[in-house]
Amino acid sequence: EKSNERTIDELAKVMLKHTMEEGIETVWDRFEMQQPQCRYCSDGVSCSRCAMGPCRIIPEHHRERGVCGADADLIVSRNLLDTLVTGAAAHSDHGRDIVETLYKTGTGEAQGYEITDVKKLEKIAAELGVETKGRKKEEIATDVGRQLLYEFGTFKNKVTFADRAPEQTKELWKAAGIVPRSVDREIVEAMHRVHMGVGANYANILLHGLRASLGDGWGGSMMGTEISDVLFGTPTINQSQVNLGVLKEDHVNISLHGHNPMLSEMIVRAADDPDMKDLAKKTGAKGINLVGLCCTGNELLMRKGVPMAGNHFNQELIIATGALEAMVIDYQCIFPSLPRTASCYHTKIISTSEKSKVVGSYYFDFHPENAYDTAKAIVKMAINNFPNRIPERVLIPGKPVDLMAGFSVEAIVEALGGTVKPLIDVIASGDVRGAVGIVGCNNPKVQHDYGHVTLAKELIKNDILCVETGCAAVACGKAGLLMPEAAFLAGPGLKGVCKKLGIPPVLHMGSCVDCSRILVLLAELAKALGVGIDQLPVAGAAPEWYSQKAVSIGSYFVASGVYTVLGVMPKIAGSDNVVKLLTSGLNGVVNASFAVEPDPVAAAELITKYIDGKRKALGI
Ligand code: BF8
Repeated sequence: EKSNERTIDELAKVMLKHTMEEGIETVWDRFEMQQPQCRYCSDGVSCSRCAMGPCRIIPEHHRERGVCGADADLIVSRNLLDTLVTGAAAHSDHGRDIVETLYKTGTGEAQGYEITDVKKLEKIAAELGVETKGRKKEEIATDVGRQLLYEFGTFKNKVTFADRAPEQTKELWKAAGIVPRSVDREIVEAMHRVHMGVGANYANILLHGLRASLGDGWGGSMMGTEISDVLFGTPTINQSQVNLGVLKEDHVNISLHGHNPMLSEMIVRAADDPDMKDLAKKTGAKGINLVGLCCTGNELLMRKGVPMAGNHFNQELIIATGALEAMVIDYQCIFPSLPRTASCYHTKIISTSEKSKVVGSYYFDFHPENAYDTAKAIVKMAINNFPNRIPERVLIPGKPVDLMAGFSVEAIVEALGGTVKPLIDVIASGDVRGAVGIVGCNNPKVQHDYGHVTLAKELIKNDILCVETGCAAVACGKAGLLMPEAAFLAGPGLKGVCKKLGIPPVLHMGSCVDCSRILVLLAELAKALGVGIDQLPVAGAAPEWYSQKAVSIGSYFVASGVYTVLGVMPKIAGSDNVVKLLTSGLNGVVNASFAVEPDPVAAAELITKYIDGKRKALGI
């Protein structure tokens, strides 16, 4: 049956069947309607960059070059760079919004925010050379915010957090000429390079892509993570619940969907306001139930233990439960058709970002300056929508699953007793063969959640620890892998380690910008061992990726020395040279490369073999 083919999420299956019966269109239906997808676009050999085009490369019809003269290598590489920096821009602009919020919290312009992790603020201040002695945390925050904002432009020509990488890794970057100079500069320069008549060397274009991705991973995204920790607290290990069953029939249900915690954290505070709680009771609800979706959900889950309704492909299904009063969105990964889905129910889609207005949504102009008041107004709108719910149309498809989250680097180190040494010891002894970061999204080209869950299960069976972010982590949460009890699925070595520490074999490290936490962890491990990141027995994987941001993440993993296996083929098959460069040529540059393997079982074999090779090279 169709719902079984589309997803392995049991509750999503129920909802999918329901949407099909009710005639509500979902991402899977639209994917089917788009078939067959254009082969030239899939292979990356169509170009509509300039007004002489559009052009396609069709060698069998002697169309070897576009009107301007660009060949397949150039068209493919330009398209890929464009995709990559779109992702880098999205992550980094999110990071900028957070840094600006910190700055305005320092100056007193922001409303409702506070500096929560002073220790982290001081650590970052020291990295940036900002004086901390005898100063108020607000003063430090203002200076840290300003210094980091400079790093988006070229005033400083430096991305300070990149200094956290081990020396060997930084040497590789220097030799390859890919040290990021600033966050925005690399993105803008990429757009310059892909203009007609500028970059015409595919390898040079792709190398710049690596540089821009490093500006994201060690720059914009890392700022997003670190400064969110400063404002809202560094995550500690916590327990919560996940899947569509987190909705409560007798509560006002509000889902927080999108990415930036500057909005969702404020909604959490507003929903806790006694006025709001009273109002909810007056409408006949027992209370307000906030649930997360996608990466803003991951942010809240990590720091506050807010229950998680699901990942990317749960966003339409949650509306079809008929039990959702409001979906509050900011930006990224939000289907533009959500108001259309919501129009079949009483659900209100509430948009909040000037950058991300959505036709059919209710718009609130959310800024740091008016954050708390706006958040309250949003919560009020959701509460007032509760009486419009039609009880006969409510379908909450099952019970939630328990999960453990909050594995920031700090929380991991604490669980290990204060240093990474115990982790190095178990890797050296072979109890844990290595570690893999499984990250990224859902994509209708892959059965929903199957890629993530299968890969994680295969790897832990081989005694490989998984650390996860984004929709991958949510998929594994729904499958029960984020609980210590899941250790029974692990090999004997990893099982023992999990039991001893009381941790799951798959660790939830946060949202997509929190892939920067994985970089920090790798840097700590490499430095403790006195090697480069490229020498560690680790790998990355994005089994169900779809977004441009995922291209940037994969690229900064590889550029940082992490072999990365993709489950979905990027749009590069039209150029053998680009494929060769990305899957093997980069080995001579950053000592890592990409691989593409749609079958997660085969991907696990590839990764395990790779990790064993790295172990051998280290002599362990
Ligand atoms: O921010 S929410 S679909 S893009 S993994 Fe992927 Fe999921 Fe989007 Fe990364 Ni996060």
